[in-house]
Amino acid sequence: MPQPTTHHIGARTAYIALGGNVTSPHGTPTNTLREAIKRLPADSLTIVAKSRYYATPAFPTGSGPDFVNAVIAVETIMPPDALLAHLHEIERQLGRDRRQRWSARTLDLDLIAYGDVIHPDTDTFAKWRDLSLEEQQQLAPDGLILPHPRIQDRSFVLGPLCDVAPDWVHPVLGQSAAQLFDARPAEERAELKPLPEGD
Ligand code: PH2
Ligand code: MG
Ligand code: MG
Repeated sequence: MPQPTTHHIGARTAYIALGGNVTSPHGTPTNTLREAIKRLPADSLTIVAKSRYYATPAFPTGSGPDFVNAVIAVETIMPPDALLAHLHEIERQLGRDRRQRWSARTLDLDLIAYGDVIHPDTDTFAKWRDLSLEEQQQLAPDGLILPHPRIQDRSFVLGPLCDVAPDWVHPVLGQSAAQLFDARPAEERAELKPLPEGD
């Protein structure tokens, strides 16, 4: 019997963190994030879940205006590198200037996880996970690392990730998004302010 054809044979669920803290030609950070989400779908990519939008203080403290952060889940057959290139193209379209690391930005789209893929390998992940804050601010990896090495440190990623996938298990750390979020200091978690719908 012929098998039904599915467009998404081999599709994976990937998680994308969105952030912005300065206005773009599309308006407020929330509007810019909304516009980015509109531009994401493609033949090979479907959005399956969206978190709320959150106002979050810039990290490190005092480094700039508050951010708006969100996370979306997508189902895609794009390999991670192609997905990352797609994200960079949307950042470019929406006015992101990538010349300075950790500067204020209209739009940051980070591929934080791709199913349970570890890339390029566990040792490389561990090396980047263990950098000091000073090193984090100076060094940028030249290739994609999966999961994103800072997920477990950032309530502004874990909070919205819990809206879309509280049970996603980190393939190296072996803890779910909900467990990782619960492990953050209460004061840090309390800094996340869900924005009212439509904001
Ligand atoms: N992104 C950064 C640096 N600091 N702080 C917040 N609150 N949200 C972010 O998305 C963010 C940040 C680098 O990408
Ligand atoms: Mg980022
Ligand atoms: Mg980025």
